[in-house]
Parts: sequence; structure tokens; C-alpha cells
Amino acid sequence: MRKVLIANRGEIALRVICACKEMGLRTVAIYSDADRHSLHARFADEAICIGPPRSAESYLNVPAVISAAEIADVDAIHPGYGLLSENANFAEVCRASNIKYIGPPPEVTRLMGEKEKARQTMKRAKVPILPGSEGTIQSEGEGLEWAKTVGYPVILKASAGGGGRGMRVVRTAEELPGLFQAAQSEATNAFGNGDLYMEKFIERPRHIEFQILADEHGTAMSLGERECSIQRRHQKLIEEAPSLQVTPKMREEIAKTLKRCMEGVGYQNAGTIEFLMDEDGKLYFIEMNTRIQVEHPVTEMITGIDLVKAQLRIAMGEKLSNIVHEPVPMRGHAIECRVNAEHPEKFTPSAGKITAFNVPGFNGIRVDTAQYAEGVVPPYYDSLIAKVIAHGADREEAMARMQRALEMFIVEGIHTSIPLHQRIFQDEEFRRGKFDTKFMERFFEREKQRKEVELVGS
Ligand code: MV4
Repeated sequence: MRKVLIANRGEIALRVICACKEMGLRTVAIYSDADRHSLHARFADEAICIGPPRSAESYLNVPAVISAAEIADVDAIHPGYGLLSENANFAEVCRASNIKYIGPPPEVTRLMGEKEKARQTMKRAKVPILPGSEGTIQSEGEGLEWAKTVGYPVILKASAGGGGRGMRVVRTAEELPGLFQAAQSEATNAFGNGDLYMEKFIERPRHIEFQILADEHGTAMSLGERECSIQRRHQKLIEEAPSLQVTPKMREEIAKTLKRCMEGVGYQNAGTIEFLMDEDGKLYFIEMNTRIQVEHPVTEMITGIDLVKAQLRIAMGEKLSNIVHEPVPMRGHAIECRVNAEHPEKFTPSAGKITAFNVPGFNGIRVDTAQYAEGVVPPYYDSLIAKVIAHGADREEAMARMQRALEMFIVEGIHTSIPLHQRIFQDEEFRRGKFDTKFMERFFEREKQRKEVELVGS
């Protein structure tokens, strides 16, 4: 492997370019007309324009991406996250074109993309799953039968789904038929596949995920977990590692099970296994992501392992035992804030020209970004413009460092989520570290109440 095409944009494209450069690999960027002046295009050894601004006509256009790869004569493609990163067909086209796809084999991506199949695969490997249906549910009647054995409340999920679409919480038998129909038609419209399955519904879960690496020689490994419960509308806002709720014993047990499971399914490269934690602290598998994730830096900060370089080395056929030396170190605590270009109240994307930009950088602070002063945030893509990652000896130190970094991060010309992050870091519940996926709803409620009290007082 000498030359890699990065099939992505923004901070992750730049992140992959950095890893390639460190390893002496040549890099090829692709960019849309809207990204002509972007840093990923500027810092790659070569850059090829692949089409108009809209993703469907550029970054998601498989023939255009493959043509660029062939013109530049690359050996491999790194998909980053989002875009084509979990598209098994794209990985198959790479294979057919004799280009190494830096990720798992398309068969495994396809298997994990069918959530119901992923669930049964995990069950067979003794990974704990929630009580629920075996296979997909074909009718309302079948749904009612499963719900009776599982016990209400239950949740209906789209097998082709993810990210919350095609999901319905069902609390009584009476409302099941209507919600079944609604979930089915939503899934058909969104994914062209109306298959549903059922799980016991957890009221206030925590979202905890485990980072996996697997080489091409049959060895897999877990690199510990990330706590990702601070999210709104299924968009994560803050992630941290390790999770305060996972004991060393649980971590070790899950690691053993996941290793066996990933080796069993022939997983390769980096992946993430998502779990829900119930109020008793028990973990249950829900989904697997077959890509590098936005929040991978918090794992890198505490383990000292460069996950993107690990992806490249795995794709070059290196053995995992050469890349990661066990036991995997877990040093201190890391927290990541996702800085989005968005309106502070409406949370709608805020595109435009950045007029001033100061990136904080000092002991224990890492900022992953592809933005700069005078740069433009186009309206066509994801609103993530930077990730601030704070590392400290413990959670307290990481929080203190994050607060300094947020205060010194200047972005003018567009709106960002930085002020929201600053308010979250002053919140008592957040600081205690005891929260679940409903945190943001409670947080906004507390803010509203406080505002009302202030109004009465004045
Ligand atoms: C659940 C659940 C409660 N019980 N499954 C939402 C997105 C999808 N990936 C899985 N999701 C959920 N599945 C059962 N059985 C609650 C959610 C959920 C959620 C999960 C993780 C992070 C944030 C969430 C916000 C709302 C609902």
C-alpha cells in the first residue's frame, strides 16, 4: 500500500490524511465544488474534484469516487464515517476494482446493517441482548404475541434502521396495531424495507459503546468503552471514556465475549458495538457500527493507540499483536465536545463564512477540525465543524481543561454549539456524571425553570 484515497470531507478527512502522512503513505483527497477551498483538499498530496455540492452528486456518487481512485491510481480507499462508510455495495465495488477498502468485508457490513440479524448473531455468541422477538415480525398479531411474552412496554424497531428512525414505543396492547403500521410504513419509506423487530423497552437507558479492532488473521480485541448518553434528537453532543458505570470486571467480561464474537463473524478493521445500560447497570447489545466513529478520539486519548493508523496497518495485513500490546493501557479520563455550526435555540444548521477563529491548544487539549478563519461552512453537509477533546488524570481535570478550552475557542461569523457546551459543563447533574439518554430533556427543563424564576424575581 503506497497511496490512499480519502472518500470523505471535513475533520475526519484531515484526520485520515494526518495518519497516512505519518506512515509515509501518499494521499488523494476528493472534493465537491463547495469544498474547493477546504483544508482536506489543500493538505492531501493530490485533490480531485468529483462533482457539484450536493452529496448525492459528489461524495455519495460511487462511480465518481471510483473514477477518481482509478485516475489517481490509489491502492486503497478510507471511507471515514457517514457518507459511504457503511455501504456494503461500495465496499464490493472497491473489491471488484482491485482497490483495498479500509474497513470490514462487505458481507459483515451487510450482516450488521440488518439490525435484527445482528441481534441474533450476538445472541448466538452469548453477548447479552434484551428480551424480544426472534427474527422479524410479519404481522400485528405476531407483534401482540411477542409483546405478551416480553411484557410491556416494548419498542418496535426497523431492521434496516438506526439513528432512531422507524422506532415506536408501545405501552399497551390496544395501541400496538396502530404503532405497528406507523413504524412499518416509516421504515418502508425511509429504507425501502419495512421489516420490524421487537425489544423490551428500557425507560432511561445509558448509551455505552465498545471500541473493537480486528486484524485480517482472525484476531479481535476490545479497547474499552465510551459513554455517549449526552445526545439530543439522536445526535451525540458529548462523549467520554471510560464510563463511570463500567467496572473493571464488567469491562473484562464484555471484552472477552466481544473478542470471541468478532472473531466468530470474521470481523476486520475498526468497529463499535453499542449497548444500552439499564437502571440496574446491566448492559445489552443493540447495534454494531462497522466504521471509525466521530468519538474515536476519547478512546485514543486514554489508550494512547492511534485508531486510524491501526486501521491502515490492519488493512496492510499487519497483525493486531504488533499494533496493540496487551493489556491495553487505560490512562485518566477523556471528554469530547462536538462543536456544531448551528443556531443556539432552534438547533438548525448555521452555514456561512467564519470571520474569526481561535483554536485552543495546551496541555491535555486536542482539537480536530478542518475549519479556519475566512473559511466557509457550506449548507450541504453535516454541521460538525470541530471536536474539542480534553484529557486529564481524572474526570475533574478533564472537565476543568474542557471549560478552559471552550472559553478560549473563538468562532465568529456563524453560530455554534460552544455556548450550549459551556452551560452543560456548569450543570450539577452532568458534573456528578450520573445521567442517562434523557439528560438533555431534563437540562433544558432546568434552564427553562431557572429563566422563569428570574423573570418573577425581576
Ligand atoms: C432503545 C431504547 C430503549 N429500549 N431500545 C435510539 C436509537 C437507536 N440506535 C436505539 N435507540 C434506543 N433504543 C430499547 N430496547 C432507547 C433508545 C434511545 C436512545 C438510545 C441511545 C441513545 C439515545 C437514545 C435516545 C432515545 C431513545
